[in-house]
Amino acid sequence: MNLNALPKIELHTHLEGAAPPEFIRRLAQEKHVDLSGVFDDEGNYAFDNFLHFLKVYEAATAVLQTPEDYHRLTLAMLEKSADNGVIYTETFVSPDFCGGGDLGAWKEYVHAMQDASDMAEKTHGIVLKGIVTPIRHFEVGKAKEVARCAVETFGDWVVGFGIGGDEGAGKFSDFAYAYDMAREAGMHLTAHAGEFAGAQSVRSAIRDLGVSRIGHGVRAIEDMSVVAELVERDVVLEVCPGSNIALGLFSSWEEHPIARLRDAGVKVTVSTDDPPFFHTTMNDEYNNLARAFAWGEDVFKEINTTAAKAAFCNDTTRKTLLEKLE
Ligand code: MCF
Ligand code: ZN
Repeated sequence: MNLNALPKIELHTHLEGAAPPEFIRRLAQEKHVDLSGVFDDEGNYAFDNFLHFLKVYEAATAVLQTPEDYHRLTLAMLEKSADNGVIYTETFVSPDFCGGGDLGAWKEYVHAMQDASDMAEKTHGIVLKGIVTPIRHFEVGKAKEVARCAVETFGDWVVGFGIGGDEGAGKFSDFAYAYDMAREAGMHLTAHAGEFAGAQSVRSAIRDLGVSRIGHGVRAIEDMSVVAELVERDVVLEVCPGSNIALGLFSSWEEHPIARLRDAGVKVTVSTDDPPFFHTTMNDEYNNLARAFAWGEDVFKEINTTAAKAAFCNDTTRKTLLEKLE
């Protein structure tokens, strides 16, 4: 069984989180930015826990300062994803990082990321769409500005809205207004939940934000009534097992709840989150899952079909994806 050759659909990546350490170091050198504390002796990203990861992520990615930097990063990310058989991917990006919340600047970043996506589609046949991301641990007021940026750029490339960051900060109900803005504009909705916060955070994302997908969501397994709610409401999980293991949520692939969630009828998909941070790739994710749960090609085909159906792209793209998976 050669899972590497399988066409794959990945719904959960972060653009900055796809930057290899060498990419960040080169930019830091060019811009004379001091990155002490970001890397270990071997030159890998170094962090001990979830909150430390968020700090290192933000310190490292502070060297990305222009639309041109994001253009280069988008091309690098898509080349690597295409090498892993990925034919379609969605990525979290934030006006808080791209242009500091300024709408005019944000539009330039979107233009750069869209241009790089078009180039990669021509050269590598891979499609990328963007999910605009309010940051949970930034001021709640900023989320409305982010929603305004999202709505203003919603279209062919920007397709969704989805909060990320520290699950310990701010209640979801505080972000309901920003989500309403995005929903009323017709955007697709997701939210990081059920990763560092427990099962109730998954329930809150469904009820308070009205999302159709959840980033992670794996801790729903701690409350079977939340699992039942996921099934009943047809909510799709963007599961990132390698990320969860690297951040210490589960101690091994065998202990990861993805298979139990799937067995309970939850729609699961598989993604990498931030590959160089977590030392993973889509091929690694698939091979580890196949080994841990004796999953065959049929299971991965089912997962990719679920992902194509839950993708935030338009129906023409979806139809093409479903044909490619056949
Ligand atoms: O999914 C992982 C872990 N859980 C929560 N947030 C993030 C993950 N990777 C990146 N993030 C955050 C990151 O800290 O998302 C934001 C940053 O605040 C970037 S998305 C534009
Ligand atoms: Zn994530």
